[in-house]
Amino acid sequence: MAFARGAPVRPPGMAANGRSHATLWAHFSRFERPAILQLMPVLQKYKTCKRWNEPGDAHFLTFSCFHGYQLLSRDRTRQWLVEAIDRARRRHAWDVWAYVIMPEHVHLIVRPQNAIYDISVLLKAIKWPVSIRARKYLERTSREWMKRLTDVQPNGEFSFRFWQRGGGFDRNIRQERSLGAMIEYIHANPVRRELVREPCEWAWSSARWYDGERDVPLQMDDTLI
Ligand code: NI
Repeated sequence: MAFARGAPVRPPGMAANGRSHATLWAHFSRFERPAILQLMPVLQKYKTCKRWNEPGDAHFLTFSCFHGYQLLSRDRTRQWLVEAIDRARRRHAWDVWAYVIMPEHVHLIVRPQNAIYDISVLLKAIKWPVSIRARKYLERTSREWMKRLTDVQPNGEFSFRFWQRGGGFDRNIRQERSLGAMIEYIHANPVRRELVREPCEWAWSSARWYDGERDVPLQMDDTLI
């Protein structure tokens, strides 16, 4: 894909004009799909006048480091995060469709494989292991940072914090138009910050994967057909 030349990024299988069955398709299980295929012409008309609101929507997630510290500015912590994302999605049955790791925040597009899901479980499974590893590392290496990342809880207790308190920002993606735009938005993050000139120069996002590279830190799930 001609990402580096400034062409808009679109998920594999999305038509060049930006219209496709992608997110519509993603709503249905593999058991429902044969029947859905026959209904496609009808559904195509239907989806233009309906906002999708069922479980199974893709989610656009954003979460940040404690106090906006740039705790993700090193490959070491980025690698921890990528490993945590990979393990969490397998364990809790989520697909990952796009991501970017910025120095102090993360964007992800994920989609539950099951109709019943709890996004807070996924978030915990992503954030917790990173926090544990960071704490172990900093206990050995930096008393200063241990101090900075110590938070006074509402109950008065002290706790180590890698991530900003709370779940971050979660937005359902119900229209395929917004899905493509959000993937582009995610990949453009490091460019807007002037960390790189082109999205594909940033190793810690899915931009390279969408560009066809497979030797990347985190493989995207191929379910966005
Ligand atoms: Ni951002």
